[in-house]
Amino acid sequence: MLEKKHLEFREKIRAFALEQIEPLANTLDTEQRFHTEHMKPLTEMGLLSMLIPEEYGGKPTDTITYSIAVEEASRVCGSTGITLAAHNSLGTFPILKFGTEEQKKRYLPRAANGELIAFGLSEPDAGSDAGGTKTHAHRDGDNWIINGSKCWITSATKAFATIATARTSDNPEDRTITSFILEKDWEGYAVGKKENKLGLRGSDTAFLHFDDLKCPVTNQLGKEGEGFKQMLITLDGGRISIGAMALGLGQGAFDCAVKYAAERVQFGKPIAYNQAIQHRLADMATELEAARLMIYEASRMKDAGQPFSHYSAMAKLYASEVARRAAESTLTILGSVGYLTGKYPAERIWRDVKLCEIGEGTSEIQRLVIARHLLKQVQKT
Ligand code: COS
Repeated sequence: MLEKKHLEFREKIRAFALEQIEPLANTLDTEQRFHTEHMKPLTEMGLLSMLIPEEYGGKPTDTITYSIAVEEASRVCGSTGITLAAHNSLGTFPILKFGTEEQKKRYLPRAANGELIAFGLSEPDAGSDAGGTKTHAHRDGDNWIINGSKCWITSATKAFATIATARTSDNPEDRTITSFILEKDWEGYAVGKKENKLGLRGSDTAFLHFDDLKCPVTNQLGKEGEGFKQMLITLDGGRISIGAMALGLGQGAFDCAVKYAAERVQFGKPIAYNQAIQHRLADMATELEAARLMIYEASRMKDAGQPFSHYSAMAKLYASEVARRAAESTLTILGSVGYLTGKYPAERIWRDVKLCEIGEGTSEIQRLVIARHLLKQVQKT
């Protein structure tokens, strides 16, 4: 499925990740600090502008290449991987897909130049039920006045702008939801306290609060009332990148496990000679490879313009569960040393990877999306 250009890109990005990203991964996790040092090299490598056309300053690639980038970055540092995934798939994509020419010219060159864009969909009472948005916007002349809060916002403290949804109807039963591009510098836009997370501690996650935030109508994204569907379309692509992130983390765990098993001697021979260890390694490698193929297929379908909503849900579901199992098996193979912080990446990966079964739709929501698709097929026949 991969072409020569993909294989060459993988080699290049793998070397880049080992040289530029990996050396800081443990420090960022331990200190719970955003990977500011990575931003310049990531920008120069074009990794923050992979979906942006050249006319807006980007270095556009196909989705398989983009998935490889997220996979390889996540293989050495999950926090950097999620920054890439959130900025490209959730931050820049909606502007590209639904934005006006003026909005593209205003925001995409800055995004391509390494300034992050965040995505504000979730709220305390609207998580899996993303259409239950309580954030409200009402029209006041040429502005929308927005009030409400968004939570679990990746890169919230760093992003100069956020794509956010709000209810634009006064009827609480009515799901008229509209999207907006909101800028951090505007009065009424506040970033909450950084969350203290189990994993991905080098990525900043926080609340956003909008208090009578005045948003010019020119910053409405697409048509009024289409915000929820726009965000579901955006998540279809985002789920491929979270799958790629899971895959990278799982592969990072596997790399650690196989090396350790070959080196660690017990009872006079490397533990890799034991069938119990071999079976674990074989299962990990097989499952990771299957997940990889699903992620590439979802990427191909997206680029080919085929319906891929159910397939990206399948790829994300499978990759995140496989990666969690790989991280768990790696800890088992490493035993006590795996349980230590910092010596091996195993426990960091184990903490990081859980997010892939939660973010951009839980595994339960992926199953719901897949099942609805299957039932629709039956109803059609
Ligand atoms: N692409 C385009 N349109 C879609 C779509 C998709 N992938 N999925 C659904 N729609 C459409 C539906 O066809 C429906 O259209 P009509 O109103 O014209 O009939 C509309 O969007 C609403 O869809 P639906 O009725 O299925 O909405 P639900 O409230 O039942 O919710 C789920 C659907 C659960 C799938 C959605 O809320 C979801 O994905 N939740 C998880 C959110 C999530 O991932 N949050 C994490 C964000 S972290 S960044």
